[in-house]
Amino acid sequence: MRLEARHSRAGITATHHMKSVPIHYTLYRRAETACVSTLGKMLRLLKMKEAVQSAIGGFIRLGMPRVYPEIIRILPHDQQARTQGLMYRDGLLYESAGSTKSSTLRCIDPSDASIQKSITIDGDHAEGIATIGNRLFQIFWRSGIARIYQLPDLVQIGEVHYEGQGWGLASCPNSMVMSNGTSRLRFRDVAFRVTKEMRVRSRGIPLRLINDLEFVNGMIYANLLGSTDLWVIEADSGKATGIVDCSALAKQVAPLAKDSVFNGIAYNSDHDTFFVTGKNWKYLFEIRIPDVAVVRTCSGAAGSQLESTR
Ligand SMILES: [Ca+2]
Repeated sequence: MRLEARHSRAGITATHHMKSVPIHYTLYRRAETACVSTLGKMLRLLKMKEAVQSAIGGFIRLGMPRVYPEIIRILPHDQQARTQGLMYRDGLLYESAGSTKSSTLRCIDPSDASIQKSITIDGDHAEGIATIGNRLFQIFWRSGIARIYQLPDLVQIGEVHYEGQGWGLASCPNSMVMSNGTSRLRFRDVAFRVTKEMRVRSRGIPLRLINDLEFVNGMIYANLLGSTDLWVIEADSGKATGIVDCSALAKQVAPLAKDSVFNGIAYNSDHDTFFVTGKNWKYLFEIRIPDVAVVRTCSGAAGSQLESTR
């Protein structure tokens, strides 16, 4: 097929025998074909990426002991609250909620879910909270700041700075453990100096997107962004040892927006229970979590509480 270009008053045109096709139309069609081809390749790559991620997600859960929480109470939860951190201390529940525009720190009475005190922080995205002594620390997503409040009044008494992003935070004996959205957890002292660092793994593969945390008896309970699985992790090694399947809780608050994910975990040491919720969830659940370690040692004899995931 012969195609030749020639100049005319109207501009450059291409001719093919008797029929004349403007060259800019030809170029447009070529560009369009290239775009469709590139888009197709990108979609295929995306599908491959999703398939690989799904396969990895299945692999890291394979054979992992899975327990199901018992719901003790269902409390109302402010649907305006994008929960980023939750903790329990001296009979009161503390919630850090926020977005990039505005955030809050609330003190909640867990007997009736009434808000006892609320502090608004404009222009910064609050994340996890934890205490050391009578000081409550609230971290922020990307500003590298941790605000310090005095308990029980929640009066701000200072702030400290750290490197990188802040996601989840939990109290440990004499320190805090912090996540940053990767598989890495860092233990920090009262000045936010890193005292220990570890990578969380399941079957040797790093667990990514670790969000809110809770430390209980040498184990870390962790929300992973976008999942209703609560992971149980050895605090000294970073090894994942089990999963608490909270999908039944999410079903009770459905339908949910895509970003209204399961997040926020607080251990109630007075009753050996946990409070959990999610971003903009209408309920706050008090749950009892079966001992994953017991389930592991019981093997198949654990009955309905044990399920090897596929
Ligand atoms: Ca927590």
